[in-house]
Amino acid sequence: MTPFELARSRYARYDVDVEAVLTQLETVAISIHCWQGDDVGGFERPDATLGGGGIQVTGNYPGKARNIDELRQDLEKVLSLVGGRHRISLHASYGEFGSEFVDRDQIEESHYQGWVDWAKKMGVHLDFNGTFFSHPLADDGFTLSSKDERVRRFWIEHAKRCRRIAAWIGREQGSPCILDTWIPDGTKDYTVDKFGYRTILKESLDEIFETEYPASEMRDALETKLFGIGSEAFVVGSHEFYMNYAARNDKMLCLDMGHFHTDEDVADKLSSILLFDDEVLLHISRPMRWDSDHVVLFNDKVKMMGEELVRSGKLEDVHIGLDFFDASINRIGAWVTGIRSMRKALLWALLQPMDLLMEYEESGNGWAAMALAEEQAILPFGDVWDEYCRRTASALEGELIDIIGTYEEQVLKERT
Ligand code: RNT
Ligand code: ZN
Repeated sequence: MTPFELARSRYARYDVDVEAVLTQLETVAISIHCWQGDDVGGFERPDATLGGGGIQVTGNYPGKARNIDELRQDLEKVLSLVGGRHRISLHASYGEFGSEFVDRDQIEESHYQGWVDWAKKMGVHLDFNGTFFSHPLADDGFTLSSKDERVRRFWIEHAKRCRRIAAWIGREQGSPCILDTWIPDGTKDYTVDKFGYRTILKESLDEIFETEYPASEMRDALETKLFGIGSEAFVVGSHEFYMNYAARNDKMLCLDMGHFHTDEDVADKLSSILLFDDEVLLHISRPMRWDSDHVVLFNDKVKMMGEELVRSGKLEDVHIGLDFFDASINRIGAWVTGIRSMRKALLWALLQPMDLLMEYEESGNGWAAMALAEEQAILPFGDVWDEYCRRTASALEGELIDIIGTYEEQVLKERT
């Protein structure tokens, strides 16, 4: 017997059908964020860097993608190392604007044609994000909730165009494009008019959503946040704000794992939200002491997220997106580890003997459920994961350091 066959028979003792799990795992889509490859710089101008807006990227590891061709080359490498279905989540600032400068209120479908063509070639679908940061009109910390009408109108136009472009992408690819809207609006300290700013944000959103697009083309998600760097005291688009807005206006929430108190259990929120909402977008991230966007690892929090996704029976209604960016380590490696960690968490959860766990819990034997979970934790999970990697023709765990090291030598080091 091979290690995998042995593992399969061990899981079978708990009535877990490993073959069915592997088949299901392959069909779950993970939306890969484009912005890990260039430190959230985007390609509006040469040397664009992430600026302001409560998010930060630190580090200066060599090899950052300097243009869209390099970013696509890196993404192709990444896709070759991760098995299963994937989507690519684009930020508006990653359009192909040629030599002229195209401001955010001027973006058009044509600027993303190259991505749509590339995605077709790669067999992936695209998601989209408005870019409300790294811009002079976001420098004072307000966009859609700005009291400066000229600033507010600029960002409303950006948001409307993002929705139109997302719908177009959805039509082009024959799969709904999920549009995430996150704005950095907030203040560093003492704030008097919280009600006023939130009133303005609500009015802006009402106007942005006046145009309806079919759900088959695009769907809107609103990303909540507790605080950011420079917005420690007050974030206009808080969790409560968007929870209510989404519920009343039939929009989707985006839960970013870094946007809550660090000891809050984000996975626990899923069953409450999915009970009332048809779908939800996740930004899988790893906060370290704050919303630090560290690379996702196969840790307890991510496992718990996987478990809630599976146990709620709503895996198909959840859009799994990633959101991390580390410029201090090999960026391709960071991407690959983060993506694979999320996939592992899904496998981890799918391999659990749900019926038996439920039986113990419902019969009042909480300890037995706990003991069974402990037993599961030492089953040969790694042999099943390796088999998944083999079947999806992606790299085995033990091959990654060499493969990515070679890519670094041959490709990344040439970029100076
Ligand atoms: C910021 C949000 C947002 C961004 C991306 C780049 O706090 O998490 O999702 O990380 O749009
Ligand atoms: Zn996010």
